[in-house]
Amino acid sequence: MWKLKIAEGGNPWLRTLNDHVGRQIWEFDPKIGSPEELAEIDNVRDTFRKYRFEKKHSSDLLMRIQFANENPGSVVLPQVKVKDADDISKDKVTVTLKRAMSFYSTLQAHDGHWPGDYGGPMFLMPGLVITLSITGALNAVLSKEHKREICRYLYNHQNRDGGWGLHIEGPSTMFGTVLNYVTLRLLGEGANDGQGAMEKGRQWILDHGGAATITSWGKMWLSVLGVFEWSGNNPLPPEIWLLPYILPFPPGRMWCHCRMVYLPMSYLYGKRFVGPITSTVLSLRKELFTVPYHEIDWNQARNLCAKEDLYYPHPLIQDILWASIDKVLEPIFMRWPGKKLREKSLRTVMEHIHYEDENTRYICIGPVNKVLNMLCCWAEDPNSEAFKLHLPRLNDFLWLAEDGMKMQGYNGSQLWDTAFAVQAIISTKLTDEFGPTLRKAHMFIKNSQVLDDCPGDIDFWYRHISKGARPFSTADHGWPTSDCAAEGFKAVLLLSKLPSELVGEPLDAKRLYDAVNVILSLQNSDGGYATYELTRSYSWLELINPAETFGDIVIDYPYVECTSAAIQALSAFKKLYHDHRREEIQLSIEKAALFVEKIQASDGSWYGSWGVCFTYGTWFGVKGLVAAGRTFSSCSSIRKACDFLLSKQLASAGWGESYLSCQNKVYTNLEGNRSHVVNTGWALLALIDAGQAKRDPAPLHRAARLLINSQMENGDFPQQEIMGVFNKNCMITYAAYRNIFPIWALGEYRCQVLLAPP
Ligand code: LAN
Repeated sequence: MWKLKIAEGGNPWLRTLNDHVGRQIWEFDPKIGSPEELAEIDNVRDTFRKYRFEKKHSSDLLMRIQFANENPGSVVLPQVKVKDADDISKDKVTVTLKRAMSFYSTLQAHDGHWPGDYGGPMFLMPGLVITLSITGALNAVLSKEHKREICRYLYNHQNRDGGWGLHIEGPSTMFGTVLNYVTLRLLGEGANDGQGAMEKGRQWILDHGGAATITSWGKMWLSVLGVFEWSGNNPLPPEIWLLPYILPFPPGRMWCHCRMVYLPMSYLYGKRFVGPITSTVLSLRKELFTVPYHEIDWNQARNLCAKEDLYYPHPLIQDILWASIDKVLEPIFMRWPGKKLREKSLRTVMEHIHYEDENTRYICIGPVNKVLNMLCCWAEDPNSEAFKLHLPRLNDFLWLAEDGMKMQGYNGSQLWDTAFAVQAIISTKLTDEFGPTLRKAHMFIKNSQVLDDCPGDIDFWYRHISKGARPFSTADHGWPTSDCAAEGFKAVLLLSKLPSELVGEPLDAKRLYDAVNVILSLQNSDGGYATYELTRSYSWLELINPAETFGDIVIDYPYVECTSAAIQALSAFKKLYHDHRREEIQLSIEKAALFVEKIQASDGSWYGSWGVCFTYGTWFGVKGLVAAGRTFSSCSSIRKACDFLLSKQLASAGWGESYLSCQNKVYTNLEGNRSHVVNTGWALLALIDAGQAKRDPAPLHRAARLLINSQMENGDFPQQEIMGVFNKNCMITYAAYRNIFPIWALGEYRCQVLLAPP
């Protein structure tokens, strides 16, 4: 049976700063699992398969079943239901909350974090499998059980029309279909296996223009595999890494994810690296294209992109730019003496790759550069230590659920979920019974602070300071973000107000000051906060975004979420530590609040970039302004936000926002106007923060009723549609949100609407 292991190393090639706190790995052990347990797992797998077209999101049941068996825990109070809004009572809300928190406590790992599924994107596993098959490490890293689970996942997420989407809920795209088809083939599936599934996949590809029309990232992956020619790619010259920082567009000014993904891509391109040409590779050349491989017009292929994939079409200037580099500069760099410069650039690029690997303990900032860096280390030297150090970290990205094994969007969302979970639990003011849960979470958040900046001259490596901040996942990952620094900090401050006998000793003031320092350092001059670094260049650089499927990737833009989180953290700190950097903090909060007001849309909403979408953004917008001291009566932004949210409340009393909101930037209800517990939680939290209870609590009562009635018998809440997003167009799972946000919203509802005097 599969087993999730927490905070374990057990491999001499693994490095860690803190005993692997937060690490989550699935391992197969044929010796464990009773017949009943195995039957239960088969059962949830079958159910997923049966309803896979209606319910594309799995419910993370393998982990939840394991934890329920390991922590048979507390007596579950009987379920409550509420007939109409008048039927809501303090007791019913309290019972619902206790049931929800007892259940959620059983899902906490011994190191204090809440493990969970962070899958969703469908373009990540192919990178891993292609890299492993090129480097000959496929069988060393993936057991036959791994392969079976990966194939299960890929077949489960094939759309009815035979294709695969960019993410689990998306319509078929060339990028998704070609890469997942290739992945299945590399895992050993024959071109006619899968009871017709492979034929259907291939047919989709051929009917939509063939693999020549795949997006640029797909072209790159196929080229390293040997199923596409490098001349069919737009240029990615590694020489840009030698450009001086004063220019507006060197990599150092780009969003770190963009920079870190194009770094290894430029190495592979600069070298025109191609893996061994195997019989599967030769066969794929025949399977994927509408004309024979040797007849493909590669120069034309550079700019082809299937219409299903085209979210961000190249502006003309880009086509001109790529064509000039391709025709003029590349021939120079490929021959002596230009080749000398190419070699120097490749060496520089490799230095940056090694720096990234070392300072993330070989986890890397994300799933794309993780496997690309690993491939580059192998291309540089197949026997290198770096390559061996990469291998055991691949498991950090793999997650297993009833839909199969997936590659996650990060090495997990450990810190993020734990910081929210703490805030949710504390909001209920029912903390006495959940002391042990909070104590463990506290320990985890303390252990996940980054204690030092990256080594060496951080400007040379284009790194911002890190000391005092927190990463989204684990301390070993090490890349801090502004909002994770802020949310982690908020959680620590809230915990410091509870008795230390209950939740453990508070963090040293010194370490709180470090957090304040890094948060202040991340504020842009316009008051806004971006994700990992300051905004270092202009938004017109988006003109050279070559990734057709993603929007807003070239620079690190300021976001309402990050800005609001910083305001909340700083104002919570200010209340407890009046004297530390007082004026600076006050000024920073005020500038940030003005920024939040400025970016509000005219209909009163905020566009959330990392969650779906207007409910998420508007919750952050309101919460940030309230934390800055604004109120409903003093601030028209808050008034407008309330009107906006109330206007979107559904007949069912909840809110339910489709991922189409993110793509189209227009508020869109879920199909059939269904409500969603997570959107309902966000909207309810925003309205309560904005003081809606004093004006007209009726919409709050109705929404609370919906949340109460949505709770399942065991205290869990149902997993509904996918709720995370990145780069406008790709969705990502947040498995913990279905527990955290109903708890948080009902917690605030209990204390601020039912218990507070009107
Ligand atoms: C994440 C995950 C965390 C997330 C929050 C902290 C929640 C957010 O508020 C700020 C942005 C951030 C850090 C974020 C940015 C984009 C990421 C890194 C991801 C959604 C996880 C995966 C995604 C990454 C870009 C995927 C790789 C694809 C590329 C287009 C490079």
